Amino acid sequence: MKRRSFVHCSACASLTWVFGCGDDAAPPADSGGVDAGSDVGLDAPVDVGLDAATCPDPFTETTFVDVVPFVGAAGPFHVRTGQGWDGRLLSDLSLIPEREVMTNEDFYLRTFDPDLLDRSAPWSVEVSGLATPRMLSLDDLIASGVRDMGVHVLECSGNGPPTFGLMSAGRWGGVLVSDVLDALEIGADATALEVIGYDEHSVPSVGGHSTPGASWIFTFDQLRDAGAFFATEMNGMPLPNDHGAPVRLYVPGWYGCTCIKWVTGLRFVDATEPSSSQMREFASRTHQPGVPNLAADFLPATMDQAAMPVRIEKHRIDGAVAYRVLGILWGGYEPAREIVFSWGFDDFAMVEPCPVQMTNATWTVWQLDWRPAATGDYSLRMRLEDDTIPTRRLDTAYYARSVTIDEV
Ligand SMILES: Nc1nc2c(c(=O)[nH]1)N[C@H]1C(S)=C(S)[C@@H](COP(=O)(O)O)O[C@H]1N2
Ligand SMILES: [Mo]
Repeated sequence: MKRRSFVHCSACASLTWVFGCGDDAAPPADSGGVDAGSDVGLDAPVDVGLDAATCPDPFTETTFVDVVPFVGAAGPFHVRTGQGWDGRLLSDLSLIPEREVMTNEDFYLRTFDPDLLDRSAPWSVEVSGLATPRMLSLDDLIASGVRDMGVHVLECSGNGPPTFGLMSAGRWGGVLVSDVLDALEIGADATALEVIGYDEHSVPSVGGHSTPGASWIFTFDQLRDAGAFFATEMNGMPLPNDHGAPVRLYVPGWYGCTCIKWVTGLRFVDATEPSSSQMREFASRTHQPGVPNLAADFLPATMDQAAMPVRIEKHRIDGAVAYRVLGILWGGYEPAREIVFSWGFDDFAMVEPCPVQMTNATWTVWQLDWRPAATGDYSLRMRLEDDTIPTRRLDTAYYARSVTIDEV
């Protein structure tokens, strides 16, 4: 394991701390999920890339016993279920400590490649609205040159318990939206862009849960500030069809519902533009005040800072039982210095980033040594110490996870 560059952690508590999961984190344990007896070492804990000198790891001398499952979160993971709009693939978050990104096969899916999409004709993107109308070929769209856009975490705004499997990180390649806009003749009265995606499936959504029409309207400032890009590559490979090939929108830090797949149109609008059907469908899940009629009245659909455990391992050390809680921090716009892990009303431990959280673009892995006093059912919750950092979703106990502890 190579050493990574660390920010020195002067105040790592003896039992609790967090650590980053950098580029040289250990390779994936396997692709089949984490069960007792899987590649997650039975005798030795997994080396997750913790720098022993900077952030000592109390689990190097322990004996791994078992993974303690989260209640109801058995999956199935990494298998396609449903069809069309209701097509889903859940990612197994317990693999994250060994993964910088999800593989393209394991990356979550929300809506499958539309069966009515005709890929035989060359792809084109229609420029319309308050701009000189034009048909852009794929080559026109990526004329500024496809670049590495870095690793970003994507989370469906409808991601939820018990698996929270509609979340994954990937390394994306593409072109900045702002570079594409620079090459267009946009009317002086235009203030915003509607990014439109293909959205027709032969099979209707069961119970009408998903409404037809995929588009999101962004102000030019929002796109520029977020570093929004059109992605054509995912983890060094051409974008898979299910993930929006040949081109999807990616808005770093915003929920997945804004990251329009199979982009077919760029429509320029002004502040009088009504919100789109997709924006209205996802209004509550993106924390809007009601369902704004105007796109301009939508808040940015950003993911606030959040945290949750993703894997709990039971270990033995000197006859005692210790639980290794591995978790993630993600979302938000500034690093969290202290997070609080609680398992009961009066029972909590402070987790200090060690090394500090380096990025909000993707997840940061943390761990702690948890020694509950009694056996029983626990609801594990996180919160941030710093109340200047917005944590709208975390604050509602949304990311609480249940475990049953049978030995202490
Ligand atoms: N055209 C189109 N784009 C779409 C959707 C869709 O249904 N149609 N779903 C959105 C939602 S709700 C999410 S969470 C992300 C999921 O991206 P993924 O399937 O690549 O993980 O795509 C978004 N882009
Ligand atoms: Mo979503």
